[in-house]
Amino acid sequence: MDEILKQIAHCVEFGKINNASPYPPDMKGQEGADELTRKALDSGVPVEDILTHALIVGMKNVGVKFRENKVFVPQVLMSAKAMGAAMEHLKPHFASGAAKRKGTFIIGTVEGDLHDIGKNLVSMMVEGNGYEVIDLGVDVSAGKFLAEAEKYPHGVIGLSALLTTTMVNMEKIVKTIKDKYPDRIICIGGAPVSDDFCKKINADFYSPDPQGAVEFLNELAAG
Ligand code: B1M
Repeated sequence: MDEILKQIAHCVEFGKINNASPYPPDMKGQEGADELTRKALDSGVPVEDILTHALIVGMKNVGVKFRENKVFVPQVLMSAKAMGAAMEHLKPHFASGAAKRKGTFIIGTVEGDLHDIGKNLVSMMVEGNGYEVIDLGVDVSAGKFLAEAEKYPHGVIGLSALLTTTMVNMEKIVKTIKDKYPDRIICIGGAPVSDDFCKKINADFYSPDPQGAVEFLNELAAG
């Protein structure tokens, strides 16, 4: 069992989606996260073990390498695709309630802002680390965030902004949510955002990268 989990983790870390995928070149013709996850499930490996000891391990490794500038956006996207192929096999088990996620993360790019590349990376990394992700997309209003906060009472909220002009909307969204739910946890990120800005607008956590958001969520989940 350990061997197949290691193989799946390796596929996720290096972005090997399936047998047909030519990437990465040194794994051409080998089985990928898709086939190996199916095999693991068919041979009775528990869903939680595949998630925790294979997918999360692979995504964590790539997240750390990305933070250290050892890999770049394309590699992270390939890892996320490999993770997504594996998740397709696991999803029915989560949907049936047979397996549990670590928590819920509601993420979106703030109103007026259409940049979603960084937000999508955060979204994929958080999902790959075992959380249910509600991705609201781009140009998300305070009202929409509030409605989703109501729908998912324990969901942590993630806001992304790439424009100095939309940072003010981030502040508006935090205020709208905190006015109604002062204890709701809000994490923010994006190129123009900083820790000082986070404190100024009364958000709870600033992360400069996806791995930081994952580590923050893990700390919360650990209590
Ligand atoms: Co725009 N753009 N853009 N753009 N764009 C920038 C951001 C800009 C810096 C370019 C420049 O002038 N040098 C500039 C902003 C200047 C400013 O505000 N100070 C700018 C501008 C001005 C604009 C327009 C206004 C241009 C115009 O129309 N005149 C316009 C605005 C549209 C709008 O949003 N309303 C616009 C449009 C666009 C495109 C549509 C063409 C395209 C977006 C495509 C898309 O996202 N689907 C685009 C792009 C691609 C960029 C640049 C080139 C790249 C942004 C990016 O994707 N980076 C950017 C210049 C640059 O950065 N070199 C630029 C890669 C991505 C992985 O990084 O998003 O920072 P990033 O995410 C990181 C972290 O920030 C963090 O994790 C990610 C991974 O490490 N992170 C989080 C992000 N969100 C997080 C949330 C978290 C935690 C971490 O927790 C919740």
